[in-house]
Amino acid sequence: MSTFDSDGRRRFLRQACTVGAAGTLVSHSLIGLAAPTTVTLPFAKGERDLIAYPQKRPLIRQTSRPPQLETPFEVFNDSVITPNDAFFVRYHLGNIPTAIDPATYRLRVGGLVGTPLELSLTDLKQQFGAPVELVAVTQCSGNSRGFFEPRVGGGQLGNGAMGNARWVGIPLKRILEKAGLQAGARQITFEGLDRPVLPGTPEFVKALDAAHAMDGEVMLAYAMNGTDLPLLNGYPVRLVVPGYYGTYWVKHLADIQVLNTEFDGFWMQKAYRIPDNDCACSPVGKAPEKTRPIGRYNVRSFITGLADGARVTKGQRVPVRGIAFDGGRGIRDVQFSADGGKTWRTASLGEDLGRYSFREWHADFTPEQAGVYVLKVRATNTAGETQPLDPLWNPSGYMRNVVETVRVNAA
Ligand SMILES: Nc1nc2c(c(=O)[nH]1)N[C@H]1C(S)=C(S)[C@@H](COP(=O)(O)O)O[C@H]1N2
Ligand SMILES: [Mo]
Repeated sequence: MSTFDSDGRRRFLRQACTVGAAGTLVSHSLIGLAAPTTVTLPFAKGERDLIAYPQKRPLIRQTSRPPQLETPFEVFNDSVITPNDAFFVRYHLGNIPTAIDPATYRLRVGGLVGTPLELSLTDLKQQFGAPVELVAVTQCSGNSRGFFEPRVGGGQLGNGAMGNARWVGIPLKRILEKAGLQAGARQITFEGLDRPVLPGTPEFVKALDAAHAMDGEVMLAYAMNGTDLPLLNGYPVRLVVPGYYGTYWVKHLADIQVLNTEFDGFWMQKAYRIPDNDCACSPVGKAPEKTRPIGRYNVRSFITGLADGARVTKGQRVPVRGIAFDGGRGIRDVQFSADGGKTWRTASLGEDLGRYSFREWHADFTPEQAGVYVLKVRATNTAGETQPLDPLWNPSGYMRNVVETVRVNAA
């Protein structure tokens, strides 16, 4: 035993030794070393492995092929910007690129344009003027789907399928202007380098209206938080569609096509659609009659500093903090309640990193008596839009934004 110098391993082998035979020891130590740490998301069947993928710290694994990783919620309390190695990962297709050579990478622009383009990474960085910078949230449409009741099909995500990063790149408008959009351009499609495993699976292609693509804000990002994008977040270039759900933020962007029609692909016409009404909701268990493609984020806010079930000290002031964001109007106001929503007070807002960023907020309360305190947070954006007190439902489990509740125990 003394030949092993790692404490953990020595301890483990000691335990294994008590099991007995040498063969048992070997098989137990292999299992033991491979066994991942697990976390349990707060809903039924919530147990997940924490696994470190290349360029990533251990993240909550939702699926392994393709890798889909959720950010552990504590990360959002560490900083308003989500570090690259903690940023969530979402893919649809099994064949994802595992290495991309920046020297041979090309981005094609074609379809209804005057001059089709084929750009290298260097062309992109050098031919389109000064890069632009934007802090913006990426959030999956199905973020928090695991909390839907009744439950719905799809990845059973906690609240960690979102992240906030500082993106640097070139406005899509400049590239489309160079290619020259022709009259009649209606929608523009975007495709990355990932491919389906089976021939029947539709390739992952997304579309934006031409006017949206030309708004000057949609960008091709080649840097994230001051460095190259991690491979799993779209290296070398991804689309950034500020305020819009992550589904449009195509990774490993390789092909842009200008169409004179509305794009008819599966990922626009069949998937990522929401009930076509103001609440994007439908009666529980009922499919919506009419749908439209998902669009901008609704308003959300979270308490990040205190987890459900946390202990606080009776008679002592408890600082509370969190984040809020919306689809780009910007957060106007955050209200905090320490009595289950009976009374509310205004939280103070942290630094403004732009209307697409997480906005930090702070509040506090003093639990005068021992017992359970029900904390709630509710944000409102500059358009007056806010969060519902009761959850809304839709069959795809999209756009959850109920006022969040955290229960803490004072003793
Ligand atoms: N090429 C490619 N880009 C993609 C996807 C994909 O499957 N393939 N998924 C989209 C979806 S649904 C989301 S939520 C975001 C997630 O971005 P992330 O993996 O960097 O967190 O990527 C988007 N871009
Ligand atoms: Mo997504």
